[in-house]
Amino acid sequence: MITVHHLNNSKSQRIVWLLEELGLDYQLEFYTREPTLAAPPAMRDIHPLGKAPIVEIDGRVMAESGAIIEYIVHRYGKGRLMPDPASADYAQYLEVLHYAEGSANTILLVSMIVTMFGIDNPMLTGFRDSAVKLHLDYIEGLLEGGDYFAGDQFTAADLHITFNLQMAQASNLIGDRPRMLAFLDRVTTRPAYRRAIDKGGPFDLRSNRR
Ligand SMILES: N[C@@H](CCC(=O)N[C@@H](CS)C(=O)NCC(=O)O)C(=O)O
Repeated sequence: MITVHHLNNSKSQRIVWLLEELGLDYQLEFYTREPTLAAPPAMRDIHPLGKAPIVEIDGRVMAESGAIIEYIVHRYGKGRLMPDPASADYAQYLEVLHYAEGSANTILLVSMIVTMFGIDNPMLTGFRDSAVKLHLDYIEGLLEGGDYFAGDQFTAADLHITFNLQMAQASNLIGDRPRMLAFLDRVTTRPAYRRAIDKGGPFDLRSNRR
């Protein structure tokens, strides 16, 4: 049995989407952000960090989206949503999967905080501007060879990094990067994405800015 502890407008939307892509049965427990945007204390009853996503699989609790995605794809995917581990695309798949919640998320979060709190420190805003450009140009470049990030098929790495691109879009950072915009259109029109939005509730990362 899989239970997703789902916080509105959050990274747990990725897991709902993944489960819809794989056609797996799951139970959704809904939580609503506090006025400060923090997750409600009840989520700490499930996992000490109390952040979304939290997923229970056969009684085991996991709370890191990259690991959850890798685990579910490995355990239930039957080869779907990932390149063949013997193929050249597999290393790229793992790299993008971990980049999304690692380096890419870090700079997008810094950027969001700087904007949200109106921080006007020239050293920090200078760092933010050049790092955001570096990463978004890099991501745009990764799409130069095709429609997806790791090979010519949609994989869980595409699903994972979509949230980062939606974060960038909500902060008006994408600018004129046509491949990224086309990618977002391509993946968010997938039937499983639409079903996940229907089940997970309204999703608009702009509402996460106070
Ligand atoms: N690296 C974690 C990040 C978890 C995380 O920070 N989730 C956010 C939602 S997008 C959250 O729960 N925020 C509310 C809070 O920090 O209280 C993951 O990807 O699972």
